[in-house]
Amino acid sequence: MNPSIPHSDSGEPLYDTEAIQALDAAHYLHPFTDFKALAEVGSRIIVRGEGVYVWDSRGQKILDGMSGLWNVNLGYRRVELADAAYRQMLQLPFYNSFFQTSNIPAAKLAATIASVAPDHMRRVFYCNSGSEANDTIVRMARRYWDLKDQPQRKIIISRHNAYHGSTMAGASLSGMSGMHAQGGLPIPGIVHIGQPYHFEDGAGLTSEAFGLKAAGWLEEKILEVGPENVAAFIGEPVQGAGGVIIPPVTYWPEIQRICDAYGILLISDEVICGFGRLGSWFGCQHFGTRPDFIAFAKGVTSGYFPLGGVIIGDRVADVLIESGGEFNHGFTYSGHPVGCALALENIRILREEGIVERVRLETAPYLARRFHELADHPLVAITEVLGMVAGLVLAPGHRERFDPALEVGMICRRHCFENGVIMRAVGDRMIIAPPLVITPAQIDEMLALIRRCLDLTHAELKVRGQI
Ligand code: PXG
Repeated sequence: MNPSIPHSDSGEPLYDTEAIQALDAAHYLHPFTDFKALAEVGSRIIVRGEGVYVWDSRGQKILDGMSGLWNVNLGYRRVELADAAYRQMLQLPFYNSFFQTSNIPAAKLAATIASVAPDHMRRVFYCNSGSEANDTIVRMARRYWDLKDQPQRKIIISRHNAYHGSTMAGASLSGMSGMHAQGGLPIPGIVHIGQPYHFEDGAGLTSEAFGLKAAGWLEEKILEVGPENVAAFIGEPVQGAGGVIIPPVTYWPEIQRICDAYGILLISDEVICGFGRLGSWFGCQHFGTRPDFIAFAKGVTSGYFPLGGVIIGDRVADVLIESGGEFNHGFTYSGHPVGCALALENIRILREEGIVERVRLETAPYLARRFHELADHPLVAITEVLGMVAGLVLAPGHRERFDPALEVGMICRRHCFENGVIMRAVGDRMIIAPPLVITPAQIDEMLALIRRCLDLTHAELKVRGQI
C-alpha cells in the first residue's frame, strides 16, 4: 500500500488510475496535444497539491518546477485563497458588469491592481484569460486610433516565437508557425519580427550589441509597412512559452525609444511576468518601459480561478473615456466577483508576506547561483536566469547543437517526470518557473533532481550512440 494516496477502509487505493485514464482517453481532447498519441500512452492524473509539490494518482510526489502552467505563484493549498472564494460564492456568486452594474470585489481589485501597476496606468478591463486579454487589446488599440482620426493604423507588430494565446487574435499575435498553419492565421494586420535570442542569432556580437540589433528589427519593420499604418508593438518582457528567452539589457529601452519616435503604442504581455515572477510586480517595471497596455492573467489569482485582464495607460484610457460612445466588447464573466475576491486575497498575501521583494532580494539570486552551477554539466551549453524563470540549452558541446529530430528535450522531460520534478522542454531548451514561495532548501532539492535528470539524459544519449 502506498501511504501517500488515500485508501478505502478495505485498503483499496481511492483512485482507479486506469479507469480515469480510460475516460480521459475516450472523451477528453486535451489542449496542444496529439490526441491519438496521448490516448495510446494515457494521461498522468494529478490529484492533489501542497506548497511546491503535486501528487499523481499513483502516489508519486513531484516538485512542480513550472508552478502549474506558470501560474500557481503562491503554491498549492493556500487555504486563505479557497476561503476567499468560498465566502464570495456565498455572498454573491455572480453578477454581471454590463448594464451599469458592478460588484465590490471587481471595483476593489481594479484599484488594487492600479496601485501596484506603473503610475500612469489606472484603469482595468477584465476578461477570463490571457488570450482574451490580448484580443481585447487588439480591439482597444484599433479603437483608440479610430478615435484619434487615424483609422489606417491597424498593424500590430509582434515577434517570432512569441506566445500570446490561442484565440484567433492571440494565436495570430503569437509567432509560432505550427499555430499559424492551422485555422488560416494570422488574421490581417498582424506581422512579426525576430526575437531577441542572443544564443541563437547573436553569434559574434556582445549581448548589448545584439540587443540593439534585435530592437532595430522593429524600426525596419515600421519603415517597411509605413509608420502611419502601425497601431502597436506587443512583446512579453521575457518570452515564456517560447523557452524563457531573456532579452539583452539594451533591448527594451531601445524598443521604447522606437515606439516613442513613431508614436506607436507599446503592449507588455505580462501574463507570465506579472504579479512578481521577475521580482517586480510587472516585468515592464524591471525593464523600465512605459507600456500603454499590460495584459495579465495566470498569477493574478495564482491560478486558483480563471481571471485575466488589461491594464490601460492614461493616454489611451483618457481618449476612450472622453470620446464617449460604447466600446462594443466584453464577456459574461468580465469582473467575476469570485475571481476578483480571490485575486484580492492573492495580492494581499503577496504584499503582506513581502513575496515580490523576497523573490527579488533573496530567492531569485539564490536560484540564479544554484542554476548557473549546471553550466559545468557536459550536456549544458548555457544557463540563463531572471527572477523565478530559468532556462538552459541542452547541447553536446559549448556551441554545437543537437539534431532537432533527436528530441533531446523530450527525453530530458521524461526523466524529470519519472524522477519527481517538473521541467518544460521547448525544443532543446529546458525551462523552469517555480512557485514564488519556493524556499532555498526546496531550490536545492529541485537543482539536485534536475542534475540527476541531466545525468540520466546524458547516459541515455550515450547508450543510443548519440553523443
Ligand atoms: N500571453 C502569454 C505571455 C502567455 O504565456 C497567454 C498570453 C494566453 O493565456 P491563456 O490564459 O489564454 O492561456 C499565455 C499563456 C506553455 C504554455 O506551454 C504557456 C501558456 C499557455 C499554455 C501553455 O508554456 N501561456
